[in-house]
Amino acid sequence: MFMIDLSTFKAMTTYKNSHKNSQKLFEKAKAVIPGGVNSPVRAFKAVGGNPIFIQKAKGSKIFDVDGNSYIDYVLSWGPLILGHAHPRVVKALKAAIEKGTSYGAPTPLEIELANLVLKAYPSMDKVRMVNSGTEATMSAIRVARGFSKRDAIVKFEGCYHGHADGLLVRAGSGATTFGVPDSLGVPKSYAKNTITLPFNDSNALKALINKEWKKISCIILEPVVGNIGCVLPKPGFLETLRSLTKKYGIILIFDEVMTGFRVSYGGAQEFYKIKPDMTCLGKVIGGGLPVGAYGGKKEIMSMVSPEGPVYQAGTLSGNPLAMTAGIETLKLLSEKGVYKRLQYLSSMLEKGLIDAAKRAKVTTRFYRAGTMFCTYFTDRDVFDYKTAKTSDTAKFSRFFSGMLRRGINLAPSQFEAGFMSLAHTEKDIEKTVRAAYSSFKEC
Ligand code: HOZ
Repeated sequence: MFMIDLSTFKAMTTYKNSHKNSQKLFEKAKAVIPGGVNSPVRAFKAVGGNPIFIQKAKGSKIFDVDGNSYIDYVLSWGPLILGHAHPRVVKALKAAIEKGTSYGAPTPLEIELANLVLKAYPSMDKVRMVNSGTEATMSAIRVARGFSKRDAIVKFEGCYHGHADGLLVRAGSGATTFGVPDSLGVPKSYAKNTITLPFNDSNALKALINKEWKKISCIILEPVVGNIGCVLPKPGFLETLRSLTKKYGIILIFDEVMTGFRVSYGGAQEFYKIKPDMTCLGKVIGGGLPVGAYGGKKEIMSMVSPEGPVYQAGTLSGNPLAMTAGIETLKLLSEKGVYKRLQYLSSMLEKGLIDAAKRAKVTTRFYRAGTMFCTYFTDRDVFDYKTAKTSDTAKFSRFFSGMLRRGINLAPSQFEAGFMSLAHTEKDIEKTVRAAYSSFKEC
């Protein structure tokens, strides 16, 4: 049985006393917002305790309303690859805001960001900007269905593609965290067109496609699954997927909302050298403002209204502020040495965390793809939903709490990825590893 020692108990009491404002705000929030939060995982339900309410953020750090600071590995769930409030992004945004916040009409900025994205993702000939990852995947699937004239879609267990109805089937992220991978409120008639398969299982994939290919419009996946931690594709899995989808005329959609510009500048498709037919992006290309995008081959994207018959629209799509933050972020990311530095920092963290767990005698499995990472508390190799679920979430919760008390902010769920930024320093990582050793000891 797990027992806390006196010093941990004292530390927990001190933590409580130094988070009184957050606690008060959470009570107020619960009275007016469902669960007190605007997105479920933020409520800390999976790890216990109350969420910290944030006052401000700068570089690698966030600061809560009680004046505590944390080294941040959540980074707004991924977009802030340059760190919080990067001076160049802030400067560009200040200039942009003077010119108005939204026009609902085309701007030169949209063309500039589209060109930056297309240059980085040569699998796409055209791209449409939307406001979130959810919108991107939902729209891409509509286009894929319109193009193929087939209704069924295939997704993989634990992959999370936002919260559109047909995609909340065996979904990861908060849906897995709270044990509702199939959400109430999704009519059976929507979900019946969604077929799920285990990630990394090439045999199950072959069997399904051989039998059902005539029905299947598209297969969508996170090429690295960031919504059940960080699950890497096994060698050959993405290649099999590409060759089978090509053979049977099924559209292959890479959801690179998380992996885009994170696994490498050209995303997982560049890293694993696989060209999907369509790609969904988000997070990084908005530089911290709400943006999503979907794109693909010319013949597929010409289906999109007003060029074609598939309807999709949005008042805030291509919003000038979001475009500005995205452009500045991508320009900075394409400067020399940026990914080398990100790789160096991420691998330093990886080595440190693996070593800290070993020294603390805690069995873990650590996975990383570029700047995304996850530690699982299991002795099993993690390669799909089932194996991710073998992680001891009670141990994760104790680790999470220990880290937070020591000033390190991790995602409050085992089933989310951690993220590195350019603003993190060697000192930050050394502090993180020291905190990890002590927190592992408390698991
Ligand atoms: N489920 C989202 C990340 N995988 C988190 C959204 C949020 O709370 O901001």
